Amino acid sequence: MIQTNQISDHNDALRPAHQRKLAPWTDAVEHAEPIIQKLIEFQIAIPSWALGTGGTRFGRFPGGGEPRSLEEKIADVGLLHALNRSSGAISLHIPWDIPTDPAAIRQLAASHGLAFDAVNSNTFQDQSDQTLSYKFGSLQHVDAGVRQQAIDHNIEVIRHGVELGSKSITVWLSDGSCFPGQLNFRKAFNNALNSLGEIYAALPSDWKMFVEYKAYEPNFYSTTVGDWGSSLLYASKLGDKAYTLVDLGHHLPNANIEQIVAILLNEQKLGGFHFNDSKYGDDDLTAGSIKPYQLFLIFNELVDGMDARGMNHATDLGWMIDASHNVKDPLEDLLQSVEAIQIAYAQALLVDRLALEEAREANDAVRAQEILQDAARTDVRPLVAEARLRAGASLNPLALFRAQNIRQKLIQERGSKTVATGL
Ligand code: PSV
Ligand code: MN
Repeated sequence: MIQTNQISDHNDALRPAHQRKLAPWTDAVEHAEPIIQKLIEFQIAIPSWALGTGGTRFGRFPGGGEPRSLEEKIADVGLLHALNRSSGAISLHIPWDIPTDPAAIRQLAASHGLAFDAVNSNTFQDQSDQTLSYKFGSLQHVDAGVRQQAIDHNIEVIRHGVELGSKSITVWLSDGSCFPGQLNFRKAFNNALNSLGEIYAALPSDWKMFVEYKAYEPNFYSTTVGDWGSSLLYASKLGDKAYTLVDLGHHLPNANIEQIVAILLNEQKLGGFHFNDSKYGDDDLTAGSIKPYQLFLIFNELVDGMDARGMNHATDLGWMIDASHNVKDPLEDLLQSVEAIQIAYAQALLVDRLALEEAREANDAVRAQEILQDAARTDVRPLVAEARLRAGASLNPLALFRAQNIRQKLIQERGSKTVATGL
């Protein structure tokens, strides 16, 4: 664990430069204070499956010191949260991370200031103790026995979540088909809908179900929850507690994700996010590393749509990262993702919405574009750093992580060949 005096010593050294960068904001920008407050409140959940090195089907190159247990994963997220005070939740994937002693796990998380965000089910892999196979799908399967097994698993995941204090389950199905003719689309849709309905019926009254969609992979011809339209259809048919979850990497190339977000919010059916970035498909790269302007435009719609409905930015949607780190230290990568998300959020808060609406009403495309670009081209990093400082975090989490040789210490403690569960 990082000590508070290590954070404050580090901050003391960085403070003069930080104050210089912050000065123009505090002098001239009337909106700075509310933005800082909103940034302090905004928490982004860390996925339990992204604390180890990720890989592809071509290989995996672990960096060492990976967490060997759920307890060590919680310690890693606790470390991130101590460094940035913005990663105050963990999202668990079952059965990769089954809490065998939920009370102890809950206590451990609380000791790091962490809550449990959405729990995730896994019917896209076969487990060694599993009776029936998901090779040809789970909730869509032609065999009612397979569907029931997948339903039971999801209900068990909800039970684990209840014990930990989670309030939502994310269901991502790899169900679909690889070849034309393999699947009766209508039967697959109806089977998946009925199965989801059984899981929905087991939701506690204060829970939400997030239906995550994905265009392709692992199935390459059709995916049964393949786009936001099908997810919205399932969520609408299921009921008020079912919502669509947007994973940024799950669209076909060039999809207008910001428009999808706007419409889902308008329909009160946007439940949450899996942040990542990509150039080609579900690349699972660091948020904001490839298309930062798109991330800003998404946050622009989020802020606009949430404000239109009087929603609480920090608590009314599920904010989660879903990334994979093939060539980077996972903890460093996650720190970068959180910061990129905060930057996009702060820039979106800067947008002059009255002026933008006026420009739109006047069909002034140039002015509208200028208003958005003005916000997107503003360097808000001093505000994000100030929010961290006030929350007791590090002014520069990444630099402190490196200065304290944290990865080397983790390797010493856990070994260089440990493998964290996940993808
Ligand atoms: C599928 O690609 C996905 O985005 C889902 O959210 C899964 O739960 C997660 O990745 C598994 O890594
Ligand atoms: Mn995802």
